[in-house]
Amino acid sequence: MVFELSKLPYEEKALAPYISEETIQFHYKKHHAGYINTLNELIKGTNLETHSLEEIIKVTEKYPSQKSIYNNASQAWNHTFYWHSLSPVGGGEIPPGDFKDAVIRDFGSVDNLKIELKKAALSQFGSGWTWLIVEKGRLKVISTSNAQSPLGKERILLTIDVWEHAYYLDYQNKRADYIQTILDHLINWNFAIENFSRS
Ligand code: MN3
Repeated sequence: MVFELSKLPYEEKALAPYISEETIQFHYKKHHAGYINTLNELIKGTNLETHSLEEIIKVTEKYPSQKSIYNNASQAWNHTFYWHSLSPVGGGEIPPGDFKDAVIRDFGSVDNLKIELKKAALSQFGSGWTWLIVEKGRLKVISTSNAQSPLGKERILLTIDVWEHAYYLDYQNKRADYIQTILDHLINWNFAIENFSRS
C-alpha cells in the first residue's frame, strides 16, 4: 500500500488569524507530507506494505529496530487526527448532550476540562501531543511524547499538536497562547462528540 496525504478538512487559510496559512502550509505540506513520504520509502518492499496505517503502528511499536517506521506512521496518523480536531468554526460552547454530560461528570465543568488540556499541553516537555481520551469509561487528558501513539486507548476524542512546528511561526515560544487560542477559537467539539458516540 502506498499511503497518501489525507485531505485537509478545510482550506489552508481557514484557521487564520489563529493559525496562519503559512503555518498550515509548512505543517501540512512539509511536515505531515514528509512523514507519509518517509513511511512509504521505509516500508517499500517489506511485508508492511499490505498493512493499514493503524496496523503498522501497532506492529512496529514494540520493536526498537522499527522505530523509524513507527515514528513516521504514528506521526502520519496523529496529524490527520489533529486536523480534524480543529475547525474554522470551533471553540465556543460544547453542544448539550452525552459528551457534555460526561465532561461535567469527569471534570466538573467545561472550563475545568480546558484547564486540564492547557496544563497537560504546557507541562509536556519538548515535542509531543495532548489528547482527550476515554479510559475505563471516563474522560481523561493525557500527553504523549514525540511521535508516541494513543492507539489502543479505549477511545480517542481530540488532540492538540504541541510540537514547536505547530505554533512557532505564529506564536514563537509562547505555547500557552497557542493552546489558549485553540481552546477559545478552533477546538472541534463536534469531532469529539462524533468520536465519543461512535459505537
Ligand atoms: Mn505537527
